[in-house]
Amino acid sequence: MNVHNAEIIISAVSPAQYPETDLPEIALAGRSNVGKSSFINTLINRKNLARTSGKPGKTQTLNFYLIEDALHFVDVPGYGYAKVSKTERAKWGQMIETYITTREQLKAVVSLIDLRHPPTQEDIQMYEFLKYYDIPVIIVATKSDKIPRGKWNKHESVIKKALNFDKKDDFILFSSQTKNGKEEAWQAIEKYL
Ligand SMILES: Nc1nc2c(ncn2[C@@H]2O[C@H](COP(=O)(O)OP(=O)(O)OP(=O)(O)O)[C@@H](O)[C@H]2O)c(=O)[nH]1
Ligand SMILES: [Mg+2]
Repeated sequence: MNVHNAEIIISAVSPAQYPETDLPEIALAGRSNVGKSSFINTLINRKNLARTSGKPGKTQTLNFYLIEDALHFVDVPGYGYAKVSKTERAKWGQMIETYITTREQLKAVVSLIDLRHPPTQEDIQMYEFLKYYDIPVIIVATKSDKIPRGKWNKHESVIKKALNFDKKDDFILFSSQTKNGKEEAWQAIEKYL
């Protein structure tokens, strides 16, 4: 998809605030700082529509972005940010679970994992959670620019093995820096629209 129009619709914390439309939705999940907001910006050719920063925990709400009047991207707050209280973590869990298990428009989740490191326990839990609810998953391994090309395969294998990766899902090597994987990511997403 070649995107010319994208805008933020709402930052929601509860279902009452989700936009009332039938448009298909693609949600972004992943550890804080893994590159979820950067992924959105890369796919829609914008520098900073989805707010990014070096400070983890920047995205705190479910942010709905309308893309070309064709779909919503839903930027989800990252998990695994150490400086978050137990209460806040529980609130986060509730918000994500409610959204993922009740939102009928949700067509697939892009689950982002840092290509440089083995998946964390939370990355694995997120994947298992999505498989349990039978939600199609697109694994996007981010920051490929930080790993020499010759080592991509090895890192991909480590991630797939740890996740017990389901071959039905897509696996895409990605970099918002070099735009590596941008076309593949759109192709994977468009299958669900
Ligand atoms: N080198 C490199 N840096 C990246 C890439 N993607 C994101 N970053 C950097 O990683 C940091 C975090 O990126 P964000 O897109 O804000 O991450 P996020 O997952 O939205 O983080 P939260 O909103 O805190 O959950 C920023 O400094 C980005 O510039 C990438 O593909 N390559
Ligand atoms: Mg973010």
